Amino acid sequence: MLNNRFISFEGIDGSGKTTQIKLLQERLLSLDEKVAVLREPGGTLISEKIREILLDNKNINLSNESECLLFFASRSQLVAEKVISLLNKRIFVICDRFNDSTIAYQGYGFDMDVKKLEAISEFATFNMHPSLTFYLDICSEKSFERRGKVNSDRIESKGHQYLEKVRQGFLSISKKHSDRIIKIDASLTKQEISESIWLTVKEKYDF
Ligand code: Z5A
Repeated sequence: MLNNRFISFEGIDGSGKTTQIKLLQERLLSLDEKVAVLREPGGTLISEKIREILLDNKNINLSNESECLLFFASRSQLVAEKVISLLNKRIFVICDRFNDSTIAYQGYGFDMDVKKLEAISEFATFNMHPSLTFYLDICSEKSFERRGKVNSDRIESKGHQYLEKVRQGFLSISKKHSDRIIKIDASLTKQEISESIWLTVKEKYDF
């Protein structure tokens, strides 16, 4: 299966994805595995340009539908340019966000038709799915607390209520795809979370 080594991390902002991806990457590298870490939106020249449009606070007129399609466009480019060829070379691909983020942030966050978005996501990513997803679950209060007083981008500026809706979206997605998604309590310590992630990875890949 081409997607066997494809792992994604999901969760609201500040849930600890970047931290945990780094720790998992270090563990895999220490076992001489090849690992590529990709972030979303971004990861290719074109996708990074799309990221600028999406996060720019000046783009107040961006419609919800355009926002949604831009996320898919960025991801489509990433899969076409990088994900497929990396997986073909048997390299672990760890994605900081993938389709679940669009379903949660735009689908559930904007009350859009989730079924429609799922169909577009299949088209945009050539039916490519991670075989394993870690969903780091924290409440919106903790997310804001961890983020501190740094300047917010266009999406971070949407506030508590929006973020809580997104979180509920992630919880629904996790239930629906329980075969692929492992839900983790992201309020635990970094070390505890990392150990629990490693246990799953170790078992799945027989390390
Ligand atoms: N977005 C979307 O709307 N639709 C989509 O389809 C996609 C994305 C793909 C991308 O922002 C934005 O785009 C994102 C969703 C939206 N925005 N929002 N809002 P980004 O790439 O700039 O940022 P992010 O993905 O939201 O990540 P982040 O804010 O950098 O958070 P994180 O990577 O999950 O967390 P972290 O950087 O590892 O940790 C945050 C802080 O918490 C840091 O100080 C850590 O040291 C600390 N931390 C981490 N873990 C712990 C634990 N366990 N305990 C205590 N403190 C911790």
